[in-house]
This record gives sequence, structure tokens and C-alpha cells, in this order.
Amino acid sequence: MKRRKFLKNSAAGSAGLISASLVVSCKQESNILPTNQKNLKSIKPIVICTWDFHNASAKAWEVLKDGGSSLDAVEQGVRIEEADINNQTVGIGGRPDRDGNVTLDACIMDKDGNCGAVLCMQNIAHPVTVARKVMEDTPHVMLAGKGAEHFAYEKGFKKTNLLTEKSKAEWQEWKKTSQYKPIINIENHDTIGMLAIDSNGDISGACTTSGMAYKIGGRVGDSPIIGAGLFVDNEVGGATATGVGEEVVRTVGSFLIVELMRQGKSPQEACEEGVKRIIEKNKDKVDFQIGFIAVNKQGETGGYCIHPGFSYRVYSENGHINHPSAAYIKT
Ligand code: SD4
Repeated sequence: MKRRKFLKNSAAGSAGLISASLVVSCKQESNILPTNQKNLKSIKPIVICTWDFHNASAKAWEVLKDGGSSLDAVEQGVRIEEADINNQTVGIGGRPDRDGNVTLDACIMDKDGNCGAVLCMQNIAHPVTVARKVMEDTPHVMLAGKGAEHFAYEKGFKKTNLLTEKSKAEWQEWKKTSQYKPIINIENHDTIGMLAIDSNGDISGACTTSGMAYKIGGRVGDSPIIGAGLFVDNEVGGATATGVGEEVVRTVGSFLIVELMRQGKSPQEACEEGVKRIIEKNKDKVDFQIGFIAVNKQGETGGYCIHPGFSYRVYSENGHINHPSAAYIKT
């Protein structure tokens, strides 16, 4: 049964059991904003994304300014990077795995906690839109590999060669040594994670990537994993990540950051704590990059990373600004 229908049916079925007063009291219970955030004037609409993605954030802003939903904004926004052949970490033009296959990961999450993801999918240019279809048209959250690809064909997506001449030439060069040693801010640069709040105050997020260059075939990172590469809770805020996904998965980074905001931390403080958890797990060996960004329900934003070089872009009534992120390691 389609999820919407299922929800509708089950809601209708149980409606008689729930008294109006209980619904009201649940609503009150869920007003869990920390007291230090309750009186702030909220900034909305707003969009925030990893790295300096001017065009993607501008596209999302355009959707929001026209009164569109945060879900449409994040999908339309990240699609700009999926289509950009010069972005070698997302969509068409992404760097391949060590066998020369470009495999894409993406996820999307809406204000109601619905989510969809595709993992390790080949030959399809817009994984975020396939992820949205998984969310909206199936009873599932994740589809992987051939299953995801076939699902996309069923939904009318065209088979597309994702390996550009540039990425192919670089891979052939890499094969001469075949050493997997991701370079900080190079091979873990340019995954786009995006969060938006629309004029209704509703939050959504999306994250899309071709993953780590020259990974083992079949490898999946944090980006399509709800809670790791992305998490949204419409009562609290959202967070998303870029960098070496294995480390983000180990700490369920984006979920952690949203939970820290729920407990009263600002987006900036929560991102800093998220990075510190990763540092603690790795002791002195932090020869990799991670960057987190977050937004809370009031439209406050934050970002933090391990090594200098990460930035994030924010678009709101206050301007369209690229923020160099503070880093744990000072140079
Ligand atoms: C991954 N987090 O697959 C992604 C890589 C990334 O910019 O963020 N690249 O682990």
C-alpha cells in the first residue's frame, strides 16, 4: 500500500480513539523549543548549503521566494549541482569508483519526517529526484544499486552516461598508483547538503553525492543515510554533512546535531560538538575532513569542520553570503 494511503487509512481508523483533548495536549508537549530560543524572531524563508554553491542556493531561494515549499526548494537547489559536469563530486561528472563506475547516493527528508534515499545508483542523472519518488511513491525509505536504477526507469528517468572525459582521464591517471588516500578538501569536497525553511516555517533537507573518489565498488557513505548525512526535525531544525562519510556514519552526525539543538545548543554549538565527537573517536589521527552545517527552527545557522577550507552558503532576506567555516584544527 502506498505510504500516504496507509497513513490516511490508519489515521482515519484511529481517529475515533483519540479524543480532541489528547491531540491538543500532544501539541503542547511537542512545543519543545529550548526557552532561550522561544522569543527570537525567526528568519524565514532561508536556505543553507554545504560549500560555496552560489547557483544551487540561488535556485532554492527562488523557489522559496515564490512561496514554494522547503521540500521543492531543496530538491530544485541540489539538482543544479547534480547537473553540473564541473562538479566532480555530484551527479553527472562525478568521479568514479576504482572500477570506473560512477555511483550516486542521495536522500531527501521533509517536515513530517518522511524520507527517501537511493544508494550506489548508476546511470541516472538526478538521484535526489529518484529519492523523492522513493519517499512519495513507495512504502520504502531506501533503494540501492540495480533496484534503484530500475525503479528510476519505471518512473521515466533516462539512462545517462555519468562518466565525463575529464573524470575518466583522472581515474586512468589514478590507476597508475591505485592508492586510496583521499586528499583533504579535494576528494571530499563539493558534496551538496542543503536545508531550507519556507515561509510556513517548515524545514526540509536534501543531500547528494557521487561519494569518495576511487572508493571500492558498492561503497556507500553518509550522504544517503538518514541521520548520518542528513536529518530534519521540523520542531527543532536540520543538519547535513560533507567529508569522509565513514566518520559521519560512526557518530550518526546529523541526528546528533539536531538532538543537541533540541537540548538547547545553538546550530553553531551543535556543529562544534558534532565535530568534537568525531575527533574523540579518532584521537590524534584526524587526517580527513568533515564539515557540518545546521539550521534551527528560528533560522539561526551554524557550521564547523575539522580542517580549514570548508565553507557554507546562506541565503535569506539578510543576503546571499558564503561563510568560511571555523575549524577544529587551527593553522
Ligand atoms: C561520502 N560524504 O560519500 C561523502 C563525500 C563528500 O564532498 O562529502 N564529498 O562520504
